[in-house]
Amino acid sequence: MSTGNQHMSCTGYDVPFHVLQQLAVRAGIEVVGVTTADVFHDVVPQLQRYYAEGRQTGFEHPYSQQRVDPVANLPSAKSIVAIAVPYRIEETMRLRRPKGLRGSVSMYAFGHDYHRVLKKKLQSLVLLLTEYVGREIDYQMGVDTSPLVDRAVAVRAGLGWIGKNGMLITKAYGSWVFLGSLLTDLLIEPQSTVEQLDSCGTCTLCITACPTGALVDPYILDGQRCISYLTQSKGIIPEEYREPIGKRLWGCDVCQNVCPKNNVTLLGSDSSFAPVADLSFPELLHILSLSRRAFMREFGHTATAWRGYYVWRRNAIMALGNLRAKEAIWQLVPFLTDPREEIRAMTAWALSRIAPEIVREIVAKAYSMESDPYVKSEMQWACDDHTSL
Ligand code: B12
Repeated sequence: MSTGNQHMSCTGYDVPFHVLQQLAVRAGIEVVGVTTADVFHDVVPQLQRYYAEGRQTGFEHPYSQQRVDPVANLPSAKSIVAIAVPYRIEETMRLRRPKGLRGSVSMYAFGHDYHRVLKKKLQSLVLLLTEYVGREIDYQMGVDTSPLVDRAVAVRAGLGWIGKNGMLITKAYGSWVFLGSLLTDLLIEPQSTVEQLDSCGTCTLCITACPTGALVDPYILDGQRCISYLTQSKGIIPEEYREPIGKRLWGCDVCQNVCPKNNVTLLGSDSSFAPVADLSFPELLHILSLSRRAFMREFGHTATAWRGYYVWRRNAIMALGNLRAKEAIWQLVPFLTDPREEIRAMTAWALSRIAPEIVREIVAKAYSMESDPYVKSEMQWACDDHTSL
C-alpha cells in the first residue's frame, strides 16, 4: 500500500475516505464514517435539557465541556472516526426460549462484552492507520465510556439517523449496532456524500410499546424509567416498575423489536455476539443457586457483570414473582433473611405474588425480626387482614 504522505500532498488529507473504509473492513468493522473535531454545538441544548430534567441515570458522564468538545478530550484531535458494529447475528435469530423457569437477557448483553470486542477492532484500525501514514498517531478510543455522546458523533459522521426511540438507526443493520469512536490527530477525508437522513414519519410504535412509558416524547427517553436502566440499577426497584419488567434480567429490547426499520436488516457476522453459556434465557433457579464467585466465572466476560451479582439475584427473584413460580417458593424463603435489604424486600414482594396463603406465616415471622422500616413495609402484607389479599 502507498504511504499516507503521498496522499496528503494530493488531497490535503492524511487518509482518504476510501482507504479508511478498506482499513475498517480489515479491522472487522462493518460501518465507518468520519467527522471533524469541531464542537457538537447542536447537542448542547439537548444535553442541558437531559440533565436539567433529571433524566440521567448516573451511567453517563456528568455534564462538562468534554461531552461536546472532542478537543477537550484529545487536544491534538482533528478527526473522529465513528464506527457501528452490528450484533444481531444468524445464531441469535435461531434462538428459541427453552421451557422452564427462565428469564431473558437483552440481545446487546448476552454475548461477549461489546466494550472489549469493539476496542479490539478499534485497536486493529489504529495499527492499520499507523502503518498507512507511516508515523505514530495520537488517538483516544471510546466505546460507551467516552464522555462524548456516541449517537451524536455517529449522526454527524453519517452512520445513520436518530429514531423516536432515541436509537441510532443505520440503513443496513437497523439499530442493532454498537457504536464506537476514535479521536485522532489525523486529518481524514470525510465521506463525499452523506446519505439523506431517514425518519420515523408518523410511526410511534416504540413510544406506545414501552412497558414503563420511558419514551416520554418522540426522541426523549427518561432514563430512570427505562427498563434497561432499572435492571442495571442497584437497590430496591420501585413497585410500579416491577410487573412491567416481567422476566427481564438485563436490558430491554422492546423499543427496538417493534421498530419497522429493524424488520429488514442485514445480520452481523461477528460470532463474539452469540449467547455466552446459558445467558440468552438464564434458568432462574440456577441464578439463585450461584455463589458470587461462580457467577463471575460463568458471566464475568459479558457486559452484564459490571454491576455485580446482587443485581442479578434481585432481578431473578423479581422474575420468579412475575412468573408466579410456585416451584421456587422454598428456594426463595431463605432470602427473607438475606443480609441485603433489596434482596429481603424483593423476596417478600415475589412471595406475595406467588403464594401468599402458603408463606404468610413465614413472612410474618420475618417481619417480626426485620429491623429496616422499608423492608418491613414490604413484608407488611403478611400481617394484614388476609381477606384483603
Ligand atoms: C447512559 C446510557 C444509557 C442509559 C440512558 C439512555 C439514554 N437515552 O441516554 C440507559 C441505561 C437507560 C441506556 C439504555 C440503553 N442503551 Co445506552 N448508553 C448510555 C451512554 C453511556 C450515554 C448516553 C447519554 O449520554 N445520554 C444523553 C442523551 C441526551 O444522549 P443520547 O440519548 O445518547 O443521544 C441523543 C443525542 O445524540 C440526540 N441527537 C443527536 N443528534 C441528533 C439529531 C436529531 C435529528 C435528533 C432528533 C436528536 C439527535 O438525540 C439522541 C437520542 O436522544 C451511551 C454511550 C455514550 N457514551 O454515548 C450508551 C448507548 C447510547 N446505549 C446503547 C444501547 C445499546 C442501549 C440499549 C439499547 C441497551 C438495551 N438493549 O437495554 C438501551 C436503549 C434505550 C434507549 N431507547 O435509548 C448504545 C446505543 C446504540 C444505538 N444504536 O443507538 C450506546 C451508544 C452504547 C454503545 N457504545 O453502543 N443507555
